Amino acid sequence: MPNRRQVLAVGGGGVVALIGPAFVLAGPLEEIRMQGTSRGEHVWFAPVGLAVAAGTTLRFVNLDPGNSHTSTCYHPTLFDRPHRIPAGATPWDSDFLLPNDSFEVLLTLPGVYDFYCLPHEHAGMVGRIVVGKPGDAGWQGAAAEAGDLPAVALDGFPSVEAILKAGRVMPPGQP
Ligand SMILES: [Cu+2]
Repeated sequence: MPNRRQVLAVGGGGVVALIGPAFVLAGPLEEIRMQGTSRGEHVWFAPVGLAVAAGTTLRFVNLDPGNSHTSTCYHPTLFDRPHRIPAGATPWDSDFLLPNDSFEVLLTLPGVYDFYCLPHEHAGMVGRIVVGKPGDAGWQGAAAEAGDLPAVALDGFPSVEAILKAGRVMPPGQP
């Protein structure tokens, strides 16, 4: 299935430029940066945990000049991974983003969404988005099963409670 980036690409940059992103993105927009140290020994999403309202568009932007990254949700249809987004939510995979590339995904169902970077999952490059809050109609909490996730990935997800309390959680060592 086409992702949003492909749809926009097929639709033509001219159309997007004419009507402007404010028109295309009707709801709120939040950004998650993909970053890394200059020599690439350390890579991360910032924030690593983010609370948003339903209907928010998330923009993943690669600000790491030395690495390509992906934003890929945990879903059986993507590389046969465990299901760690709400049932019924549309899975996303940004494919490889070069430096300064970005990718957007619209999140509408309340619940917990876990994602990772395809080449850097084993370096702990994962993140968690909480849409809405427990008690919202249709809320689906964090996945109960660890599946095949490496320990470094499981350790990388902030708790839902911490994300809801702070609104956004930065990775360890990042301001
Ligand atoms: Cu990466």
